[in-house]
Amino acid sequence: FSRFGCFNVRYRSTPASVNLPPAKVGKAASEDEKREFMSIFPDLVRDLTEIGSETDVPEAQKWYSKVLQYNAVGGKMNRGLAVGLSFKLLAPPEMVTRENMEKAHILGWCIEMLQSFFLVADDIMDGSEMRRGKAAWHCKDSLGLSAFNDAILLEAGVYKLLQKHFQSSPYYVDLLELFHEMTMKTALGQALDLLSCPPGQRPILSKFTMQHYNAIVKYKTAYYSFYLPVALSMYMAGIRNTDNVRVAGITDRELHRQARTILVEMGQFFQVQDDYLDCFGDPSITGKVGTDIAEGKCTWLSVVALQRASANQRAIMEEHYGRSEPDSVEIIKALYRELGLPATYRAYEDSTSSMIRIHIQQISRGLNHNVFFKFLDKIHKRSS
Ligand code: DMA
Ligand code: MG
Ligand code: MG
Ligand code: MG
Repeated sequence: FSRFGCFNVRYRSTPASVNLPPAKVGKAASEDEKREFMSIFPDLVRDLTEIGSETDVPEAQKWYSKVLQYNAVGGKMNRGLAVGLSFKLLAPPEMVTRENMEKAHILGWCIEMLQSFFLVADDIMDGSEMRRGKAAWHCKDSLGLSAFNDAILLEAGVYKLLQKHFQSSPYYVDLLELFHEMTMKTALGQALDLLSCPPGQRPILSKFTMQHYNAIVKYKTAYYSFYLPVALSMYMAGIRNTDNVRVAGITDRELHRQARTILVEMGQFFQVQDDYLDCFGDPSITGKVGTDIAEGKCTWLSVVALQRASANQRAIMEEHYGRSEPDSVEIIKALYRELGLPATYRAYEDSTSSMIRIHIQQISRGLNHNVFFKFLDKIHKRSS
């Protein structure tokens, strides 16, 4: 940010394996499905910026269109695509119509927009300068903190789309409540994440336990990334009354509870991968440059390192963790290697994947298991 000294100064911190054959459920999303999903985006941008309300402020609408194009597109779109994919697997075949698939995709775009809202804010808070292989929004054209208003615009768009496309659906209130609940959970997770290293202070390493870590990632990542898409498709995949008229989506609390348990477990696994890639991933593949060590984050790597560290190694963590100087970051990375964390991570990835596979087979009666296997296949051994 030149205005705030972007590329130099940050806002806050001064700084048991079971072998099972892999499930064969095919590719998570085909190129056709991706194309179909992408193809409705321009219509949604038009819904949000040209048609109906707020036409008296064309300059703001033009800006909003730019914000949407830059931030909502360009990711892997796994969350967005997942709504349609799980809807296909959960709904009775006669419900899988062109019109309903389009509705599922609109909900998918709502997740992508919610995600872009969180990412714009997250990159400001984490001092990250790169996202999806290009400048993070707050670093683009010296936007600085004014990027935060754009995050608010992205979030507000979710509710405008829901109103336009679902107002008369029997599950409209369920959708609204779900988006609100997921937003609350994610923001609480972000609060916990930020509290690991309060502004102007050293990271509080005594807090870095696996239990605390699991709570952070359950809230900041798992709910909105994994439970939300499936829950949305469950609300859409309706049950019918005796006149064969859809009365509501799948609202059975027990089914939601089962889905939530397994999806939250997968979401936690996903964030462990994200933490590993922050440190050891290839930025040309992940599209982002890690800041976790410099920012003093409570990550899977830092928690496992502290579990294993000798008194001397712990002292190195105390001295260098959460400092942005390149030498300190390198010292921490070297310590992680010395503690064998890359190999531990690979073993964790295999055993967790197998364990989740078993849990999928054990629970979720009444829900198609392939919904969950598709997710798992998508993330297992991921490098981006
Ligand atoms: C991500 O945590 C959580 C949210 C809600 C965006 P993170 O900061 O590790 O994500 P990233 O590595 O993508 O910046
Ligand atoms: Mg971040
Ligand atoms: Mg973050
Ligand atoms: Mg990360």
